[in-house]
Amino acid sequence: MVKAVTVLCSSEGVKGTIYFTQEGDAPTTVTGEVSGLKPGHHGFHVHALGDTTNGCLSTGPHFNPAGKEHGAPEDENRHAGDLGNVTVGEDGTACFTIVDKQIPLSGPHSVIGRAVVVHGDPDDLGKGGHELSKTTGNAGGRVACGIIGLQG
Ligand SMILES: [Cu+2]
Ligand SMILES: [Zn+2]
Repeated sequence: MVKAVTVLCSSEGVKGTIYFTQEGDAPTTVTGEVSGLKPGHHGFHVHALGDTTNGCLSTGPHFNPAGKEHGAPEDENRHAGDLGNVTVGEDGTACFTIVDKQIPLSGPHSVIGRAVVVHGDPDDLGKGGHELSKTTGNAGGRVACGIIGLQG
């Protein structure tokens, strides 16, 4: 079992901790809690770089080792980092579990050392018809992010 964790940092009062576990070559389970967000859907991705020297902006684009277009988690044509949306309730909090095959914790396409980003707006999953739909899902600003690190 490989375990990893991210503590989200934000200049906008958003907080959260996200845990990753993977058993062998099985899909990775992502369990998290995020607070301080406006109610509704918020884009949730793994971005390519574990660099937060310029805040969430320096985490680069969506993690995309296969050179595909932005999409929904269930799509064949998607970035590996496309984890869809998290849903925030009226209390500003989201608790979620995501199981995904494209974010391994070891091997050449490992997400260790990359970043998780939570966005201010919903991810349209590539289907919104906006000029940004096929690259970012038009999910708006990067309101919180954290680097994925191995956990003992
Ligand atoms: Cu993102
Ligand atoms: Zn994407």
